Amino acid sequence: MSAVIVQDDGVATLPGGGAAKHLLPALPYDHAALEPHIDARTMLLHHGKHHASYVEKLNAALESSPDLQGKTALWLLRNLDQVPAEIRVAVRNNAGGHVNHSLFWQAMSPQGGGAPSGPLAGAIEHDFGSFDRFKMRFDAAGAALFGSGWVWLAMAQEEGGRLEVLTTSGHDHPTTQGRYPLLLNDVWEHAYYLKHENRRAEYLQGWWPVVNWQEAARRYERSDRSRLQCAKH
Ligand code: MN3
Repeated sequence: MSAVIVQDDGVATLPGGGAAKHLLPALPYDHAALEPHIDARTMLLHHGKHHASYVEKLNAALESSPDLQGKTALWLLRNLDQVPAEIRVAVRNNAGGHVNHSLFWQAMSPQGGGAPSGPLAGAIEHDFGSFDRFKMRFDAAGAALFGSGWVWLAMAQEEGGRLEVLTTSGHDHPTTQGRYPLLLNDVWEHAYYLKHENRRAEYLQGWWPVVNWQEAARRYERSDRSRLQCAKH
């Protein structure tokens, strides 16, 4: 089957391009807005300390490579072979942290929860059997991931744009495996430990009420699988 085409993410982009520094994006809602599902203290530290430090360390790593300073964080992840070996690990970790967290804030909303509608709902039902089966797969994958990482709903850019649940370690991003992310959850301990301590499964199951399905659907609808699906109906 042919490749599914999607546009660039439009996250973690540089302000004005050129030699601009990567910037911490503002949260799209207040720190306390996802209470009681995600507590304000966790959000403050997660955004203001963890994500901020990835941005800071990415900028620091790029200081020695002026020619890479105009590249988006996503470009850097996709082109690590063009990053000098001595900063490659730092760029991989911190550009990944920057891209993934930028997506993560958008993946949640105080008006979130419920179920997706439209073409994404149809695709989830088709590829997983039902919405509930998708959620079980997502929770199980997130709970089973050893150590720090992310759990994703992503679209294969081959195989007709099939939807998959997958996990990545550290801050690796599915783009390096030919996958386009629609939805993600952070399963690093810093995302849940203050409220849920070591109970990752409880955190995963309690996260669904803040999922921003409109954003996931918006990302899905940028793919040509979605456009083909729409044309059939
Ligand atoms: Mn995190």
